[in-house]
Amino acid sequence: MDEVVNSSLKIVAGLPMYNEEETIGTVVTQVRDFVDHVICVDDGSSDSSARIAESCGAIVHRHRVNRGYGGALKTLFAKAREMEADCLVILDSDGQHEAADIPKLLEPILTDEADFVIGSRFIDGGGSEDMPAYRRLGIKVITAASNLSSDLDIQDTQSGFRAFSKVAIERLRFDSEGMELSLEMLEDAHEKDLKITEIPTMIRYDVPKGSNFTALSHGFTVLAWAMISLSQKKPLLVLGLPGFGLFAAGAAMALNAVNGISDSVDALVGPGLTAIWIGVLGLAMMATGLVLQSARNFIRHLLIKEFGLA
Ligand SMILES: Nc1nc2c(ncn2[C@@H]2O[C@H](COP(=O)(O)OP(=O)(O)OP(=O)(O)O)[C@@H](O)[C@H]2O)c(=O)[nH]1
Ligand SMILES: [Mg+2]
Repeated sequence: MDEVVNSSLKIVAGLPMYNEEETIGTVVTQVRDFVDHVICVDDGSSDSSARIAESCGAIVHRHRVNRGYGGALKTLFAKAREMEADCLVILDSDGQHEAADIPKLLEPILTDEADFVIGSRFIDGGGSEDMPAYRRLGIKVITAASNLSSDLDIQDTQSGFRAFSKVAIERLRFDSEGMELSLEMLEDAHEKDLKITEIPTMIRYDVPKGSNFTALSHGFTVLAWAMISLSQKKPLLVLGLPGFGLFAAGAAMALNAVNGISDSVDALVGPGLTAIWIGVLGLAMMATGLVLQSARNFIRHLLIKEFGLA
């Protein structure tokens, strides 16, 4: 184990792994220099990933069927709790992250400055040279929606390079089985007042499997999760604001149609009906936003005042 990392603590690395036989051997070997134990969760791989990881010194836990990235991380956290790990660092098995960055990620945890550290490619000193433009755009959109929903200010919500303190390992709970777990975990940490920080890291895209079009479907799933979360947390913003915009547009169209009434009454029917439809849709959205916001406030009030839950 590398001297940079505090040797009196049990540091565990967790690798979610799905058909990564080309890279897993190198990743496990490199990561072992910086931690006490490496756990790989083989997520129903059909190749030799599990055998290679084991022969390189990792503890391998197998899922009989593929559960997805979130499922693999849930197992990793359960194993870290069982092992009574003091720190858990998660990184991908495809070689995109630099094992040598592990001490940098652990430092804020060891100095008690953070419970949850993200290896970020979008802050000063971090980067990802060969990252496809569509991936960069997708991550920016997901990150904007997620920050709006959670009131956090995280630059890289999609990095799979993350480190957790003992408190975080014990307190974090999540439910998602897919890539959307990346956001659920952030929201859970924020709600539990865990300290989150970002550390600059490089993320490589010139790895054997590279980025593929599954990334696109993963991206849409994560974005959908972020939008649903946003509409649950800020219904007035998601429904009320566009609703007000539609209502105002409907009112403007109605005024315009009424101004032209002297030309011909028949000419009023088409634009008039359109204006009414748009206005009513806007009103319905505003009302739904208001009702959801009130219900949310009421439930929060109940939880805090009656049951003492924050
Ligand atoms: N795609 C995928 N990855 C999984 C799954 N289970 C575990 N993993 C592992 O999770 C890590 C991240 O998956 P990637 O597909 O590389 O996701 P990504 O890095 O966000 O996307 P890319 O830019 O395409 O590499 C890898 O180490 C995978 O081996 C699964 O069901 N699907
Ligand atoms: Mg990857």
